[in-house]
Parts: sequence; C-alpha cells; structure tokens
Amino acid sequence: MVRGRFIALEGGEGAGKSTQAKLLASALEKRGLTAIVTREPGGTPGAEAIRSLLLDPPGEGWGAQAEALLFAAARSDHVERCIRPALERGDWVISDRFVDSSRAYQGGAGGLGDDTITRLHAIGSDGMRPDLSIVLQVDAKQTAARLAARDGDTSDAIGGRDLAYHAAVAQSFTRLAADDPKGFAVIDGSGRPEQVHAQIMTAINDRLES
Ligand code: T5A
Repeated sequence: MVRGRFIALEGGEGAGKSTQAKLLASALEKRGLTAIVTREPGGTPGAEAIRSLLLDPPGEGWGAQAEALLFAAARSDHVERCIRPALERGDWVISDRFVDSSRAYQGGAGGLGDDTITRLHAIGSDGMRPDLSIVLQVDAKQTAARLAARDGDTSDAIGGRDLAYHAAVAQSFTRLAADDPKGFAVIDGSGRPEQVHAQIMTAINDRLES
C-alpha cells in the first residue's frame, strides 16, 4: 500500500488555513485521491475535549508548561487514532495546524523554547513530521479585518493574546521555515482564496511529486 501524504497548514489566526484545507482536499479528490481534513487542537473525540480546555480554559487558565503538555496530549491522540491510520490506508491527511503551531506559539512566543516542544513531541507522537508544513503569511491588519468580519470582537484564550505575542508567533514561523526549507513552504496568503490555492498546489507539486 502506498503511504498517503501528510500536509500541515500553519500560520496565524485568520490566515486562511481552514479555507485552504478544504480547497486542497477537493483538488486532491478531483485527482482521484482520498483526502481527509482534520485540525488541531482536535481531530478525535479526546483531542476535541482537550481543545475546549485549551481555548476556553476553566478557572485562571493554564501555565505555559501545562498548556504545552495539553497540546502535546491532544496531538498524541490525534496522531494515534486519526493521522497514522489514515496514512496507513493510503489517504492524504490535511491538518489545519500541527506541531509547528506548538513550536511557534508555546515554544517561540510562549518562551518554552524549541527543544522543549520537540522533546514533548518525541514522547507524545514519536516526533512525527508532516511531509510538508505550509505556512500562510498574511499581515496582521488584514487578518484582523477578516476575523472582525467573521467573529466580531470575540476571540478564544490564545487568539485573544496581545499583539506582541502574535508578532512573536509570526516571527517564529518565519524562522522555523528558514531553518528547514525542504520541510516548509512559505506562501503569501494575502490574495484571493483561489490565488493562494494555486500557490499551494505549486508548492506541493514542486516538493512532493516524485
Ligand atoms: N494553538 C494551536 C497553539 O497555541 N498551539 C498549538 O499547538 C495549536 C495546534 C486554535 C488556537 O490554538 C492555538 C492557535 C490558535 O490560537 P482555531 O480556532 O483553530 O484555534 O484558530 P485558527 O487555527 O487560527 O483558525 P481560524 O479559523 O481563526 O483561522 P484560519 O483557519 O487560518 O482562517 P479561515 O480559513 O477560517 O479564514 C478566516 C476568515 O477569513 C476568510 C474566511 O472566509 C473566514 O471568514 N478568508 C479570506 N478572506 C479573504 N481572502 C482570503 N484569501 C481568505 N481566506 C480566508
């Protein structure tokens, strides 16, 4: 059985990851491939329960370490029960966020460092990497306008953090991609959805066709 490919879509809030995940799945299905779209935190019943704890935390919220552990625990269940079985069936998996979100948010902006996140990921998910991690870059003003149009002034516990935190997230994604040009594709997410989709298809063809 040919193993399917695993694509992660990454970037800040409102960068267009969910929109692009659906467009990519439908393009792959038109080519006769089976693609599943999943998300993090979430993707399995257990990981979705942890998602609620993370995005709408009880009481005074989580400390940095507890937050990172919860993301790693959710990811472990997601990998074991959803991602790995799908790849073994030969399906493509498109995940709206994966471990590079933990590296950028908890490791970079949250100050825990990349080694800590990488070690947690080795314990939780055997260090699994996507075949390609696609970082959608959109400037903060444009994503704020998109999110205001969609959500008004509501946001979750992490999306609602200050501008400095989100600027540090964006810098971390840029640095992670620069350090691993084969593992990442950085895409300008500011155009119309179909334009962004065309760039993603080019990146996939360039990096993954053999
Ligand atoms: N997190 C997550 C961590 O801190 N560590 C981790 O390890 C992980 C996995 C997840 C939160 O958790 C944090 C990061 C997040 O803060 P979430 O609800 O999943 O929370 O948040 P996001 O992943 O940011 O999801 P969003 O839905 O907010 O953003 P998307 O998916 O990037 O954007 P999308 O496609 O929903 O689009 C947003 C709006 O813009 C429009 C869409 O129609 C939509 O209304 N849009 C466009 N408009 C114009 N041009 C385009 N090209 C557009 N593309 C989309």
